[in-house]
Amino acid sequence: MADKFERIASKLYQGDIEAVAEMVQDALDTGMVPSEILNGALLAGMDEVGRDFKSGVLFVPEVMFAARAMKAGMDVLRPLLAESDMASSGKCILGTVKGDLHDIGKNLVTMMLDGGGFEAIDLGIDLEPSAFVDAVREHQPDVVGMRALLTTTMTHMQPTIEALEEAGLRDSVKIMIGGAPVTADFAKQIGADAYAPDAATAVELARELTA
Ligand code: B12
Repeated sequence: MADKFERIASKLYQGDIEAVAEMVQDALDTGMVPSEILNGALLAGMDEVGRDFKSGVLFVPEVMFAARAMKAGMDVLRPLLAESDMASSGKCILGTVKGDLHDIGKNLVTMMLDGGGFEAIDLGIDLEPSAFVDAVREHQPDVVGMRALLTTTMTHMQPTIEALEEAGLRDSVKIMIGGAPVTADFAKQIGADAYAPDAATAVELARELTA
């Protein structure tokens, strides 16, 4: 079994979308348990991708392919995991703040969170504070992820947090922020709960925040 899981994890690492979907189906056909395939093969593979991305062994395109392979494996498992009522790690909503159209990093973080066992909902780009407020009401997430890539748009993060406070929703969520101009000090200054410099750290932080 361990051998089979390692082979799936390795195909995931290589970003081989078709092989991962086929091998996960094959593992199910031979009677393996969905949650064991998820933890032993897919999440294990994705953890390795996260580690190597952080240490500079892998780059954005490779991570995107691995995340897509993860998604292909998850698509096969998801209906069965839902049947067995396996809880997800938590729910995250993510969006790029008002005035900012950059979305590549956010997409990557969303995919990595999805791959890390979270239900990750991508709200899109150029979001008014009220869009975050509405999304928190609608989805009731555990974590709100905000991202800005411009020094001119990072200033919209604090008003977004204030809008959540005014709506009485601030204490129901953890807020993590990211994007090139943002720092841990800035996160503290605006009242966010955490800052992550990259997608792998974002997944680790989301796990800590929802533990
Ligand atoms: C691609 C790009 C664009 C594309 C965006 C396409 C798209 N669909 O996203 C286009 C061409 C549209 C664009 C437009 C502009 N851009 Co631009 N762009 C870039 C560029 C080259 C790459 C950004 C990127 O995708 N990086 C790759 C991703 C993976 O990295 P990342 O975003 O940092 O994400 C990682 C982390 O930050 C973290 N993370 C990301 N999101 C989140 C979220 C959470 C919650 C967490 C925890 C972590 C996290 O994890 C990610 C993965 O590890 C950068 C330069 C650079 N090298 O960064 C300039 C850059 C960001 N752009 C810049 C500028 C100035 C602009 C424009 C104003 C240009 C213009 N004059 O029109 C416009 C602004 C448009 C707007 N209103 O948003 C400047 C910003 C300068 C500044 N200090 O503000 C940069 C730095 C270029 C430069 N050196 O001048 N841009």
